[in-house]
Amino acid sequence: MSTPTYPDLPAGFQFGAATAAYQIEGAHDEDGRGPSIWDTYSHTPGRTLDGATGDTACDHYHRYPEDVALLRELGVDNYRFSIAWPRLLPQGTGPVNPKGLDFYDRLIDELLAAGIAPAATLYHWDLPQALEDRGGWRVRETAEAFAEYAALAAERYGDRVERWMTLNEPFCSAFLGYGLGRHAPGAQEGRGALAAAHHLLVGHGLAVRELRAAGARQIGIALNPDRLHAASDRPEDLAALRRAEVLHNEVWTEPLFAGRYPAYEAETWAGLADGPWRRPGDLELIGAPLDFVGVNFYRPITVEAAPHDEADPELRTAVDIGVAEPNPYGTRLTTMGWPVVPTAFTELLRDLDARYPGLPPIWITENGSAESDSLTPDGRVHDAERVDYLAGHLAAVADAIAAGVDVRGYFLWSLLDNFEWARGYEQRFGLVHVDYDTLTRTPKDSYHWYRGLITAHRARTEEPAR
Ligand code: GBH
Repeated sequence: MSTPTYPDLPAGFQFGAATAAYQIEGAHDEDGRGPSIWDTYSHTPGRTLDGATGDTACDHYHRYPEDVALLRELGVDNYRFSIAWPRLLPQGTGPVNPKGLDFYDRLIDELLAAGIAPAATLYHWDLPQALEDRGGWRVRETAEAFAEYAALAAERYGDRVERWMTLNEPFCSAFLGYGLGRHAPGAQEGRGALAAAHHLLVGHGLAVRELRAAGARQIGIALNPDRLHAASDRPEDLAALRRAEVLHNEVWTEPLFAGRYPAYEAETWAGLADGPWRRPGDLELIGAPLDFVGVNFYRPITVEAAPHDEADPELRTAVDIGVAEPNPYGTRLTTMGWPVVPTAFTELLRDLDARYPGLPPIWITENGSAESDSLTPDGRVHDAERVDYLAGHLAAVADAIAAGVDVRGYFLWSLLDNFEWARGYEQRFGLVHVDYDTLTRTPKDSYHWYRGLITAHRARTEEPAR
């Protein structure tokens, strides 16, 4: 395989890498951190592959200076990490944990010293368990607690954080966490999932208000709008596609960017969608203007009607996210089983842009691939597949920009191999290989490729010094 050429991105386009707290930090019970729903979930037998947990993960909590050095050497402008809510507020609300606050001070200062702009996600799925015990995202109190946490973080770090993301992929929190039960807290509820979706959005709106009040710089959210296709044109697959479009995309984008709730089909959701959790004023709160919208993209999804118990609409609502994983695209699959289709990325970005006039500028907050990497005896990882994936998807971003979509930057998922949620440590998304026995970090070929891309981009687009 020849080395792919670099994409033609505009001057000023920003590069970054991304991670999330529970996936890399470890130190799950150190320095006063409280338990999160992911500690509980991963410690429940049968929930994660091989019983994997984030107890140690990449030990980033102790090794962050080494990881920041890797970022500096990589040459990125930005680093996206998440703050662990249970480190700051072990009970989710109330007493503050000073040692938890100190950790992100150290991380942020280390980044700034390396010339890297910090981009912080407030919620990448690690809800304090104490809040789940009181109803979790099913109840509005959790959204209010999230605002308290956002205010604390903004007050403490707002002078140094360049970009804030309130939530990461709230689709996963609501529908994988409370609907399908494949993410923490592992609930399977129709009503609970829809209530969670609404309270996540309310929490986002309340957090934006706190961030603004504290003078935060750039404020956004990281969504995973999906490019969805029907598996066939059978009426049941087309109906499943329509339902999936609502849950994957419109539940989020309609209130955020169009000031309205999505159009649900009453019979499918059995009236659950208009639940009592909606209050007057919520749409205004949720739709407050943002400085950017984050888009996480990995692959297009093919939707196929799943078997349903028609007699149980609540359960149907819980499980009906309509996802099948056949590969009608005829491309290779990553080790996640995901087809590699860069054109779907361009289409998704163009579609979002066309659908929502006045959409804020887009940042790609995640994109990357899991591959069957292996460390060779010469201490290298020859991950040509990842390089090919990244080159294709960065070119897809360049194509969207050329078509008029305002995309400002790109965060590659991920800096490090890490805890891939229910899939444990088998899936490797990193630019840097992690040996989970020794915790040794080894930059892969893709790391060197991305570094070259960033250097070449700067050389090509920056004014020559006179
Ligand atoms: C993003 O999730 C996340 O933001 C990030 O944390 C994650 O590491 C990355 O992408 C790569 O997946 O097989 O039932 O366990 C993307 C959505 C959610 C897709 C989990 C894969 C697996 C469901 N991902 N899902 S299951």
